[in-house]
Amino acid sequence: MSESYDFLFKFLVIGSAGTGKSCLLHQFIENKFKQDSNHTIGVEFGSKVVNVGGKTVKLQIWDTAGQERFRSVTRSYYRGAAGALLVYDITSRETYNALTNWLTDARTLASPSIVIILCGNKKDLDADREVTFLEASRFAQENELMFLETSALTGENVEEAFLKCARTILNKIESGELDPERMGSGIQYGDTSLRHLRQPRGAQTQSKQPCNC
Ligand SMILES: Nc1nc2c(ncn2[C@@H]2O[C@H](COP(=O)(O)OP(=O)(O)OP(=O)(O)O)[C@@H](O)[C@H]2O)c(=O)[nH]1
Ligand SMILES: [Mg+2]
Repeated sequence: MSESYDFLFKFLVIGSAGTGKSCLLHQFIENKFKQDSNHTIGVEFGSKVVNVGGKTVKLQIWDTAGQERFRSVTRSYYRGAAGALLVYDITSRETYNALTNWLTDARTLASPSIVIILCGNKKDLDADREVTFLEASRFAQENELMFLETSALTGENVEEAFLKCARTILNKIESGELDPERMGSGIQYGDTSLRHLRQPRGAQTQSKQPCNC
């Protein structure tokens, strides 16, 4: 299968241990729930090519461990990420209270302009909910984050979360707010864009000129 794409975006999945980060990534890539998910050791990696607003975008996704003991390793992967899913568990206030720290890390270590979507995961466990939709959406608004409640179990809003983040990055590229050529932007041009960019202006006109040799 051809792997040509217009852009490559580096994404992070961050948040406290057990919130369902690895299950979200698995659901997004494999379209199924990851049974018996164990704590991530350090960092895992996944990628998927998606279509966003008529553009082909390869998402290169780094799924980080939430456990404190891996923090120094995971932090080293933040650099140059263009987007992030910041995950908490709606049945655990503790994971919600930790969001400010995760956010500070993302903005200082990745980039101040990183596009972040807050994901309140385990939406299927509504009976055990400890964090309301309303308070989380206020938090998101105050911190300039997008927000969705997701379920890696049922798949609800999982693809939407990744696509919403990618679409926002693409909009920022198109409006000139984000420059893919800036070092550490977390964005790369793919083959398709490069072919387009490398084609010199007026190349067609030149080829029609008579040869003087
Ligand atoms: N009911 C329900 N359980 C979920 C959901 N997502 C994950 N889980 C469960 O939550 C537990 C932790 O999931 P993981 O994806 O391993 O969590 P993680 O955030 O990757 O954890 P670390 O790798 O330690 O940071 C597992 O037992 C999953 O089965 C969900 O949407 N709904
Ligand atoms: Mg994990």
